[in-house]
Amino acid sequence: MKRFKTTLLAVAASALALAAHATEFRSADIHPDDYPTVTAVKFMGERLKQLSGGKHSIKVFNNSALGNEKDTIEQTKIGALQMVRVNIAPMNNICPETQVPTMPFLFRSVEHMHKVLDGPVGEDILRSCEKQGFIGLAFYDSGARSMFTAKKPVRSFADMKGLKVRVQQSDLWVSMIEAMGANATPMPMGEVYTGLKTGLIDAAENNYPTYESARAFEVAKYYSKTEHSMAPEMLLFSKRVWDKLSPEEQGWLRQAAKESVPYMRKQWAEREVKSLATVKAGGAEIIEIDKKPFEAAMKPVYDKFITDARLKDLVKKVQDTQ
Ligand code: BDP
Repeated sequence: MKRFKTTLLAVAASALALAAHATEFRSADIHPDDYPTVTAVKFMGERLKQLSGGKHSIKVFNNSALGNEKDTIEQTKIGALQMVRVNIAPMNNICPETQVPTMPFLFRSVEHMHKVLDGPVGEDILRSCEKQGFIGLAFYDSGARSMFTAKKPVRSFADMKGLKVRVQQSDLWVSMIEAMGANATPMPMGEVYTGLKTGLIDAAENNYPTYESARAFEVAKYYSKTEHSMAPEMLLFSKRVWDKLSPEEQGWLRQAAKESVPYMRKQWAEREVKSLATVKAGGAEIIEIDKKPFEAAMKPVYDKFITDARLKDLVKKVQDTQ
């Protein structure tokens, strides 16, 4: 009997020890279940489970369950949340290097963007957020962002004048919209649909998949292809939590994140096509527009935000990437 008890105790103790080490990391996202950023982090979680022999996994809290992007970035910084997938824009005010891939009309194509972000410049920008408390694990695709309006279509640069445009919570973004002659209103994505519907804002801007999944096309049916920024998505891990992990655990996380990138890109390319079809069927008018005056108007934005030698050098490296 005594020996049986001891064995039981030993089993219980080792189960406890295992429980203490097995971790389910929590990751936040604002998007719905089937959105490519969400499915990619779930894929990463599966890979992490395999690589760690079942020790670690990831639970995705999407649909803004843990708050908007600004809030979840804060939670990640203090370590209350282990991971977050956000657009790069709300990181602009926190980590200056993230302004570079956000810059208007910087990337010439999706291929150019991939080449830059997969190379040393991308690495450099991911690493630059460490001093602010974030381990940059990966960039994900977000396509190109374009303007959509509720009442009046934007058919030329002049049509931007005086429009009230919702922007992400980033000073750079405010400046970009002001350079187009419009007024910028920073607010979380979750408020865009109601804002457009009630007339609080006249316009917003995004890629096809978010224009579709946020149902914005129902309340703003004019989508003008300004394609002014290809600001990517970021996957960030809390440095506070990271520093407590072993190098082996950190390696699993890095590898799983890296492997989720091609998976995400494939899902993304498919989703862009699908979303475009959905918004068209839903009554959206896709407007081809002359982008040259938009691009020409962006010089003051570069002058204001790409100020020091480091940022200038990064922008040049992007431009020089063939
Ligand atoms: C979407 C991004 C999401 C942002 C959103 C926005 O995927 O991370 O929150 O735009 O405009 O494209 O806020």
